[in-house]
Amino acid sequence: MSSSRENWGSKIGLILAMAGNAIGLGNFWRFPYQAASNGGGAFMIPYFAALIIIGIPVMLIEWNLGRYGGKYGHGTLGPMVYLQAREGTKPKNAAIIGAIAGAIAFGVTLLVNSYYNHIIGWTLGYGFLSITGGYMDTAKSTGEVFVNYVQNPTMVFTFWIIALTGLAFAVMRGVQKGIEAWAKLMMPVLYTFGILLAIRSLTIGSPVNPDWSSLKGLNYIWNPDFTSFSWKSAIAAAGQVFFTLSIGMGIICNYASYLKPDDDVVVSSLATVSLNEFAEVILGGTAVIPIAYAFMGPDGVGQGVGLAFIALPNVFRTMAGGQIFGSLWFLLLFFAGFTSAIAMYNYLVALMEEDLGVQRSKAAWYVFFGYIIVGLPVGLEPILTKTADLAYLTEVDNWVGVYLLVVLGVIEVIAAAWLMGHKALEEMNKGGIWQIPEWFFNIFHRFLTPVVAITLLFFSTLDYIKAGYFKAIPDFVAKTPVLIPWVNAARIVVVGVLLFGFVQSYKSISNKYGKELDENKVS
Ligand code: MET
Repeated sequence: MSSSRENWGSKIGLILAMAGNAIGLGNFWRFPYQAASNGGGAFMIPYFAALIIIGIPVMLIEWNLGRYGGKYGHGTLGPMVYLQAREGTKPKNAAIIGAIAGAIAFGVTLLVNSYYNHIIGWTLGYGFLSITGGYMDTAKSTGEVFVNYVQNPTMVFTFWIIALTGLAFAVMRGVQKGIEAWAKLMMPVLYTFGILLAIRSLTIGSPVNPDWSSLKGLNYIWNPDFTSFSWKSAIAAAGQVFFTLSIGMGIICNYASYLKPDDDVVVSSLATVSLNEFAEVILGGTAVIPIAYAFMGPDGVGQGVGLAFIALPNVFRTMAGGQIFGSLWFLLLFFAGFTSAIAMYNYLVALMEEDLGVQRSKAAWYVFFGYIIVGLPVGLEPILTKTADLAYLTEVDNWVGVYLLVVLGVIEVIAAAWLMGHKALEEMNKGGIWQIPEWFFNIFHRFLTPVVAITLLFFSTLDYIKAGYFKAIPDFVAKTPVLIPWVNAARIVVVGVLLFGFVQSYKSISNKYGKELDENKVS
C-alpha cells in the first residue's frame, strides 16, 4: 500500500472536482442537440431509464473501483480492474481483463481529449469573438463564420495552445493545489452563468414568430412522446449518459483513487450524478433549447452538432445584449470543458508518475507534447482539406468517445459485481453515510446493469454496421474523397493507441503483481 499518494483537501473540493469532471461540453453542447435531434420528449424517456439502470450503478462501481485501487497506489484502470477481477478468476485472466480496461481508458484520455481540447480552444476563440463582436456582422452566415474559424490556422492554433497550456499548469500543481483549486473557482462561476442564461432563455418570449415562444421550446423537450420511441434514440440516450457522467472512461476512478480509504463513496457518487444532471437537464436543457426554439422554431433546434457554434450565435446576433449573453455562453462552455479535460489530462500524468516514475511537474509537460502530436490532425484537417466536415474527429469519436465507453462500463461491472462479487458491495459500503442495500446490488449491479448495457452494445453494433462505419470507406465520407485518408489515419491511430495501451497496462500490472501472475494464484 502506498502512503505517499495525494488526497483531496476537503469534501467540498472533492465534490466540486468530481462535478467538474462530469459536467462538461457534453452537458451544454452535446446534450441539447442529442435531445433535440432524437425527438425531444421521446429522447428523455430512454435517457432517464439509462440514467437509473446504467448511470447510477456504474458511477457507484467507478468510485469504489477508484478508491480500492488508490489504496494500493494505483490511479489507472489496468491495475485497478486487475485487483477486483483477481478475486473471481485466475490472475492471468484478470490481467488480460485489466489490460483491456486499461487500453480503453488510455484511448479515451489520450484520443478523446485530443479533440476535446480543440473544442475547448474553439469555445475560447468564440468567447473572444463574442466580446469583440466578431460574428455580429450579418454579411456572413454564422455557418460561414464557423467554417472560416476552423480553417483559420491562427485562430485554431492560438486558442488551442492557450487551452492546453492552462491545463498543463493546472495539472502540474497536483490534486489539491491544481485540480481542486480550479474546480472551486470555476464550478460556482459555471453554475452562475448557466442560471443567468436559463433565466434569459425562459423570459425571452416570442421575439420572432408568435408561434415560437421559449416556453413552447421547453415543452418540446419535456412533453414525453411514447409513440416516437426508437432503438436509435435509446442508444443515443444511453451513449449520452456515459459521456455526460464521464463513466466508461477511467477518469472518475482516477479522481476516486485520491480518496482516503474510509471516505464515503455512496453519497458522494449520488451527489456527483445529481450535480451533473442539474447542470445537464435543467441548465443545459433550459438555457439552450428554448432560446433556439424562440428564434428559429422547431427546425432550428434540430440542427445537430452546429447548435452551440452556429445556431446560437445567430440568436446572439438578433437578441438585445447578444454580445454579453454570447460571451457568457462561450465562457460557460469553456469552464465546463476545462474542468473535464483536466481529469483526462491527469489520468495520463498519473500513469507516467506511477508506471514510469516521472515527476508530476515533468509529466505534465510530456503529456502536453503528447496532446500536441495527437491533436494536430484534428486541427489540420479543415485547414488542409478546405472542408469543415471534421472526419478525423468524427471517426475517433464514433469509436473511442461513444462505442468503447460502453465496453469499458461492461468490463467494470463484470469485474466488480460478478468476479469480486459480494466483497465489492462490502467495499462500496465502507465509510458510507448511506449503505447500498443487498437487493439493489443484486438486481442492478449483478443483473440489470450488465444485461441492459450488453443489449445496447449489441444493438449499437448493428447500428454501426447499418451506418457503414465498418466499411472500408465509411458512408459519412464516401461522397467527399478528400476526407478518406483522414478517416483511415484516424483508424490507424485508434488501433495503434489501443494496442499500445494494452501492452502498457499489462506491463503495469505484471511489474507490480508479477509473482502472482507467474504462479497464477493470488498469494
Ligand atoms: N463528462 C464530460 C462531458 O460531459 C467529459 C466527457 S470526456 C469525453 O463533457
